[in-house]
Amino acid sequence: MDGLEEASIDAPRFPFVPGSRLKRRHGRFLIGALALFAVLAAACGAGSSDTAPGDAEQTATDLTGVEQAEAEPDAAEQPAVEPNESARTQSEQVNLSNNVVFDAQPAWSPTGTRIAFTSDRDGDLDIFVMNADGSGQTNLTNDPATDLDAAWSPDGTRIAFTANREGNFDVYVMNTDGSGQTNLSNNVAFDGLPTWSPDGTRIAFTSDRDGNSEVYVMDADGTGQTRLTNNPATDAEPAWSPAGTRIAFTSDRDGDLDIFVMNADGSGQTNLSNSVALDGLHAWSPAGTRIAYTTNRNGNFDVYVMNADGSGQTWLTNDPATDAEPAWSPDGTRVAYMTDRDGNNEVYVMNVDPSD
Ligand SMILES: [Ca+2]
Ligand SMILES: [Ca+2]
Ligand SMILES: [Ca+2]
Ligand SMILES: [Ca+2]
Repeated sequence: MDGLEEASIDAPRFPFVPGSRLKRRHGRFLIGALALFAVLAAACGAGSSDTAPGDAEQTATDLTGVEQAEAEPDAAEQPAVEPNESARTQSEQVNLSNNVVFDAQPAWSPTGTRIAFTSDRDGDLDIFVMNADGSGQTNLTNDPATDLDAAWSPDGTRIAFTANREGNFDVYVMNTDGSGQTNLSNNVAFDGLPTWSPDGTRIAFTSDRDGNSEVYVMDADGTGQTRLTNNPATDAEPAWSPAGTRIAFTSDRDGDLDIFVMNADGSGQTNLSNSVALDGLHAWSPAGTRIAYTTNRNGNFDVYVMNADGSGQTWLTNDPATDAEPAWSPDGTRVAYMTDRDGNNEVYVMNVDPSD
């Protein structure tokens, strides 16, 4: 149960994926790249902790104003900015969770009315839900173990998640009121980071049961667990495309973490992001034409977006804080994400240009 205790102790700096705890428990580098990603992301923005929580919304507004002022008229005079930055503006970024504790990992409900997220406000990591305007924040899992990685079923009736309540991490599912919490993966290895197929019949997830991290898939009742990737590198964090034909995932097989895509049967594995930075924590746009993701290619973590073929990589956030874990609203007009720009991890939301 060390993992559980460590998670509780480390909750305010909890990494994006359970990999680092897995590494510590097993004493070897199991999900090395993802753990590194998590550690770097958690370390970024540590210097911004002097902002009072009550200033959160004002801070976001101020930062937005600064970014816009610099990005538009003066872009040509700033050597550090990207070529296309002059044409971009940063839309208003709003703090939804607004709580002094750790809040992260937003997941939009299929109707767009609610957002599930992870918070440690009740003493350990649990999955919460709130209305899309930030109101009505409610603890769904209410379990002393580590609960995180919420993923809504396409019909909106269930939420899959990761929990370590039986001594190791497994993929669980519950009804959206928190009832009926059930272990689906039931394997002594690490199992987590679930994503539903758009037809709701299957769940892809990450497991290290073959000795290193791979993407697996199972029926939504936990049966038929099958490996999709088979590579000695770290393969993790699947995200099913809206059309159901492809699965994006993270792998360090090319030397650093990149976002890959494969057909839903595991064939045709292709590197999409192809950068020397850490790229991951990605989300398909509802139309399936774009992928929002997290990268530290500019020296700190920001939310970026690219076309589904890997072209057109550009930023959505441009802030010195850690900005990560994008989740697209079902209507495609907004992206929720995690940021520590107000001194602690919060769920924010921003409008996105449909032409991005
Ligand atoms: Ca919990
Ligand atoms: Ca397990
Ligand atoms: Ca692997
Ligand atoms: Ca940033």
